Amino acid sequence: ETRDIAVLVPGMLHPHARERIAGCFELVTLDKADPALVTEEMAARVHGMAAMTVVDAAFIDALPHLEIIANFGVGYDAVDAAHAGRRDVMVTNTPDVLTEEVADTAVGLLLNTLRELPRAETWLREGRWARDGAYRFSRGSLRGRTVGIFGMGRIGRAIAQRLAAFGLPIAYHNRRKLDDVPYVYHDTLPGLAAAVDTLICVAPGGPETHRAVNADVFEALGANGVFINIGRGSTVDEAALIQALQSGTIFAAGLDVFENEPHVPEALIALENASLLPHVGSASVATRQAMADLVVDNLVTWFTQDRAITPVPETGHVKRRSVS
Ligand code: 8YV
Repeated sequence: ETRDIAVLVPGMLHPHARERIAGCFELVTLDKADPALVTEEMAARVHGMAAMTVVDAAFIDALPHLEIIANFGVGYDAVDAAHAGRRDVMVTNTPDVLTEEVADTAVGLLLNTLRELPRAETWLREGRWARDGAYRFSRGSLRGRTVGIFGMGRIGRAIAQRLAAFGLPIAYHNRRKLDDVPYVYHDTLPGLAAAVDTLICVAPGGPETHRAVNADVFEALGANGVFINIGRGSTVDEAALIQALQSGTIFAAGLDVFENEPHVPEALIALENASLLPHVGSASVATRQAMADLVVDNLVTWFTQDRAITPVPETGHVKRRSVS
């Protein structure tokens, strides 16, 4: 009964999600989420969307019968969810299924940054161990550090749990203090940065935290400071970060996300005290498969049971209109 429902996929999407959508619905594809590409016929037919790209207000408005946008990813800063909410369009994301994977990656990135493990491996692979001797001692260590977590949501908690087990004290900054976490709360980000030497950014991105991690935060973090970003590049003033790394204002940084992906500034690549990953936080075969399934399960549940499995807060109020 869902086979007649047209679901639009603008741009790239995980092949498993695409195949399942083609199996359950009428799959409609578009090179990108550009309102200029929406034909009249498409506008008349499309009721659902699955996306891994920017979906702005104009694109939402170009689809008058759109009921649901299933976002591939827990972070949905690329989707104008507030506008969708006003238009009574449901938006869903992919929480929970990637929490532990991303937390694992964050700890790996932290260790890579401090113990220089990727550089040490390169040393071995280039034959330098036998030729030149042992790899240098890493200047950094996780031992004795105090960790601050910016964004104590599901992933922030999973990272905190891991690093607590590593024997490190944990503090956090979040929109609000949480009653059910045992860690020290700081009501400002610079306040948190001043109290720790290892700052991990897990904030979800979006206008509220745009470039919140700025020169003042790096100054507060200090010369032994390490900054890790596993959240969104837009949360950081990247130019200020580069400056802080070049000048020794902070000690090192580990980054999985960037302001203008997939473009990473040459100045960052040139830095020895930066450990860089190409946005692989959740990118294992198994976790990406689970995310793809949750995207499609949200669409199926919406169109067969009139409810979403994982609605985002901005669209929590949206009810399915009766469709003629
Ligand atoms: C994205 C992510 O899904 O879940 C998120 O928020 O950042 C990733 O897992 C991936 O970058 C595809 O957009």
